Amino acid sequence: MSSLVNLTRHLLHENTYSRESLELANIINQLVLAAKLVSREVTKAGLVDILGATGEINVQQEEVQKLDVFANTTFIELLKQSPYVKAVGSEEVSDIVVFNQAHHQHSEYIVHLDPLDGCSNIDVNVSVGTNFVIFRRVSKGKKLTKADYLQAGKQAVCAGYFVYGSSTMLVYSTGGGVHGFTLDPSIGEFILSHERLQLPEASTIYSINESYYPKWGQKFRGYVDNLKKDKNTKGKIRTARYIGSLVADFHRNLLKGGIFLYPADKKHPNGKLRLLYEGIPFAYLIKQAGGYASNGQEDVLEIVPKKLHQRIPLFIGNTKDVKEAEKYL
Ligand code: AHM
Ligand code: MG
Repeated sequence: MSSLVNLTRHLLHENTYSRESLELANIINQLVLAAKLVSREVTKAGLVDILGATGEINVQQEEVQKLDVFANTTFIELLKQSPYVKAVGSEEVSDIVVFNQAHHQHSEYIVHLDPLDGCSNIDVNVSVGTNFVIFRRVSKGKKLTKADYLQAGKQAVCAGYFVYGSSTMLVYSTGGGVHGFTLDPSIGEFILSHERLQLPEASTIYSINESYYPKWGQKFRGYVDNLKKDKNTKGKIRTARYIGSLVADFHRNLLKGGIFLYPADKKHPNGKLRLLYEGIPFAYLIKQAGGYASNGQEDVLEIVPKKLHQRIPLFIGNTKDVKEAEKYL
């Protein structure tokens, strides 16, 4: 039993039972409860009438899936219960959602999340997930300011994701390494299964949607052509792996080593992925795992967001690979 470490015990112990860790533990426990509910719905997908489009268009001009709506409502409602969360930024909501109930008078944290990342994979039984990052507010006044919810990733106090795959996992960091927990469905608890994850030195995988090849610039095409010929540090030719769920692609590359690339192209002149809840959470985690994330010019963690749903090009994985990619951008 002593080797059985659950999430709360781990988080508090990692952070020497500081006040902040107690507050974060409360927030993360709310996220965990929401994730368990979403996980339950995801595994029931196909059995119940929760799949398929609702017919609505979200703020990103994409079709909203029912499971997205469920995930969004569940995460926001459960975060609202926490006395520590002041506001939530969600991919599914155009504006920041500020909590003004009596129990939020002294709330100091802002959570940004993508409630259901990889939603194009919902209907085909492929892994999806929830990405999140937590900031502490910087202003002291009664009213939340833009400076509170548009902070650079380097200011984050915690980041992580849930992946609803062959098992449900939580991977998180509060700045002391990256740790993975697997949901044991028999007891309903996330149990520590991957402590202090570090990227493998040899990068074996490259992940990119190559159907956009004709839309890339000449230089970047040359870079991807080279990737196919290039050998990694162990003398092996790389292999391509692309799921189309960032969270699942990231999770695989974190365990196996590799680079994920989503550049700007003619269809997505600013890139497709969103800085606050797709770029920053993974950039924070990859740094903790010994890797690097770039928008092509600079460290993703250094970028101060100008707006909630800002998009960026994203290059993330083993440091050497990402630095090499930067030279072509
Ligand atoms: P989503 O949040 O609407 O699911 O969009 C983000 C997803 C990422 O999970 C994934 O990496 C990317 O979009 C895939 O895009 P594409 O289909 O253009 O390759
Ligand atoms: Mg997403």
